[in-house]
Amino acid sequence: AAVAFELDADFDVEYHDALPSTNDRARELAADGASDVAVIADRQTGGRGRRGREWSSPSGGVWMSLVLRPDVPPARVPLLTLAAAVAVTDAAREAGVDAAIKWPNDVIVPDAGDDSGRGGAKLCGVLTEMEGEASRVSWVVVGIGANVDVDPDELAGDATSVRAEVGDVPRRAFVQRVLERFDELRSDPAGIVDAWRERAATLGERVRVETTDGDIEGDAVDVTEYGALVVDTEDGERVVHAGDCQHLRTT
Ligand code: BT5
Repeated sequence: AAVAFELDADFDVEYHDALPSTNDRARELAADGASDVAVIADRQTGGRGRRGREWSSPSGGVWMSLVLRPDVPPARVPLLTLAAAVAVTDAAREAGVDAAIKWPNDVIVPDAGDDSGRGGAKLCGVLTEMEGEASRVSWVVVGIGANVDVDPDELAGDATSVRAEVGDVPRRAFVQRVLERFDELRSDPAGIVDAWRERAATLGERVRVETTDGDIEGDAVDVTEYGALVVDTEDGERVVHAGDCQHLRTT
């Protein structure tokens, strides 16, 4: 059952010991008209990544989905994904973790992980879902999966956690900081892209982006005002939207 998780934030918190996916619960709440709710679970039994991938969600992580009703067209929604990545990066840095953002939706620790040169271990991923019309969204769910008090051996992929990087960290304080920073960022949307650029591990790197329409290889030079990646390729600049990106590797 849902119990209260006391936080001082502009979100009502709905806490569960276990859920299949906080995004699914948040979608239900959104469809019922809720707004500014943070659904948090100690563990998920069916955590989802993008494109049907699985998200390991053992007890001790921050598995959280924000129900939002921003008055924006769908094209601006990726900015909320970037804002969530900035918020988690800042909470992690304040806890002493050397975190940075990998476009579009990952927070990584660049020097952690294996030595394959694939560029760091993943600390957090963001899964944003929405419903609405072309001119205006009706709701957005921003799902944040942050490996806080978990052992990376329990996680799929090349993962790290706050605990593995710096030792124990109070999970509640971490969640509180993420929500505060997210709130600051969404109230100043024009500042999100700059905040993202300042924390980016991807810009200035040579990248290969697998898209639904083939690979794009070149130098990651910037992000657009809507958070799409600008890649300088042999054939000129290409703009890649987060929704079209299957994988990004630094080469
Ligand atoms: C993501 O997907 O990075 C988005 C993850 C969003 C998870 C949150 S948790 C709260 C909310 N409720 C949900 O059900 N989901 C959201 P993607 O870019 O597709 O990355 C998925 C890949 O990351 C997997 O294929 C694994 O390789 C790897 N992976 C899985 N679990 C991981 C973990 N806990 N930490 C790091 N990497 C992981």
